[in-house]
Amino acid sequence: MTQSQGFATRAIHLGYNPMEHEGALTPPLHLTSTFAFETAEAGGEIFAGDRPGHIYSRISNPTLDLLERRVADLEGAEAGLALASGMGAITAIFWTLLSPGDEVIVDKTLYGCTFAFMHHGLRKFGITITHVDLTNPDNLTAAMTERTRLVYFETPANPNMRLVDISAVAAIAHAGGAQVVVDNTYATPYLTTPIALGADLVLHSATKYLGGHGDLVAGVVVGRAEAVSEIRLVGMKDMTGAVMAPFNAMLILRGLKTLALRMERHCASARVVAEWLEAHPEVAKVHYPGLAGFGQYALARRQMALPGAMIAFELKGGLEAGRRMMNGLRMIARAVSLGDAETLIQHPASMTHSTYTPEERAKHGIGDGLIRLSVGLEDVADILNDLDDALAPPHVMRSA
Ligand code: 4LM
Repeated sequence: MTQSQGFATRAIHLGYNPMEHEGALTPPLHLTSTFAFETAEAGGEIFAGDRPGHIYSRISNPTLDLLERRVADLEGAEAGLALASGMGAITAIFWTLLSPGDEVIVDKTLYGCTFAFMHHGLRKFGITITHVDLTNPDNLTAAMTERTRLVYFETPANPNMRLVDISAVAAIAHAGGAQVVVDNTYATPYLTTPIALGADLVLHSATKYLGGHGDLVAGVVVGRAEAVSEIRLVGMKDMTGAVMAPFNAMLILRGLKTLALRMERHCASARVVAEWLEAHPEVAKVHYPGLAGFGQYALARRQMALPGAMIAFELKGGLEAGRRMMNGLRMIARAVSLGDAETLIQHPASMTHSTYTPEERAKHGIGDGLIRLSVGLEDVADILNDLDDALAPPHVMRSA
C-alpha cells in the first residue's frame, strides 16, 4: 500500500496482505504474552536489535504492530505505539522525555486527568508546568524559557472547544528548542494531521473515535521512529507498563475501517445540532468550530477538514437548567467519554465537577450551565427530538 491511496482505503488495507495469512481477510489476533525463539542465537540477535522479531507483549505484538502502522500512516507519521489508554500514552511520553528541572508549557484548557497528571504527578518530580493561553501563539513567545522542553495542547480542547494554531505554535516552540506534543483525540487524523503542521508527537485516546464503539479503553502515540521507539522502550516498557491488550488492538483495527465514514456522519449531524442549539431560546452560547460565529472560525477552516462532532454549549438557566435538561433526556446517554455511536452528554457542574465550588469551576473555565455533547451516529432527527424535549421549559408538557 502507498501513501497515494485514500484515507479510507489505507484505514482498511494498509500493512496487511491476506495471502500471507492463509487467505484470512481479517488480520489474526495474536493472543500471546511471549514469543518463542528458534535458537538461543536467534533470540540473542532479536534482543540486540540485529534481527526483527517479537520478544514479549509488553514490548511489541504483531496485532498491535499492524494497528501502530495504520494509525501512524493515517497521521502521516513514521511510527506508532499502542498503549493501554490515552492517559497511558500521555504519561509514557512525559516520563520518557522529561527530567527534573525541565519545564513544560501547556495550554490553559486540558482534559481533567491530563491536568491532574501534570499537577499532581509531574510536579512532584521537579518538573515545572506553566499554563499559557495558546489560542494566541504570541503568548508562547513570551513564556518560553531555556528550560522549556515540551509544548503540549489539545485542539479542539476538552471541554470548551478552544483551538490552537498548530503551525504557529510549532514554529515558536522549535525556535526555542522545544518539542510539540498534540492531543488529537477530538479531531482525529480524518480532520487534522498535526505532524504535517509541525508537531513532533501526536497522541490519541483511542477509546474515542479511533475505536469508535465505546467498548474499550486505549491510547496511541505517533511521531518520528526514533522518538516512538524510545517511548516504547522507556515510557511504556519500563516506566508505566501501559501496554494495549491485543484484543483491544483488534477492535480498534475494526473501528478504523469505518473512521472516515463515521466522521463524515458525526460531523454532518453535529453541524445540524449546533445550528439548532444556536437558535434555541434556552441556549446562551454554542461553541462549535463549524459555526460562522465561532471565535476561531478562520483557524477551524484552515486547520480542520471538517468541524468535528463535539459541541459545548451554555444554558441561560445555569446549574438548575443543566440538571433539569440532563434528567429530561430519554435517548442521549448521560455519560463521560466521547466519539461513540451513541450520543453522549455531560454536564460538568452537576456531574464531573459537582464537588467543585462555583468559584472553583469558574477558575477552570467551566460555567454552571456548560454542557458537552458528543454527537453520535443516530438519526439526527431523533437527537434533536430528545434535546428538544429535555430543553422544554418545566411548565411545558413533554410528549408521551
Ligand atoms: C472524557 N476523556 O472527556 P483515556 N485526551 C483527551 C480526552 O478527552 C481523554 C484522554 C486524553 C474522557 C474520558 C472519561 C482529549 C479522555 C484520556 O480515557 O485514558 O483513554 O484518555 O470524558
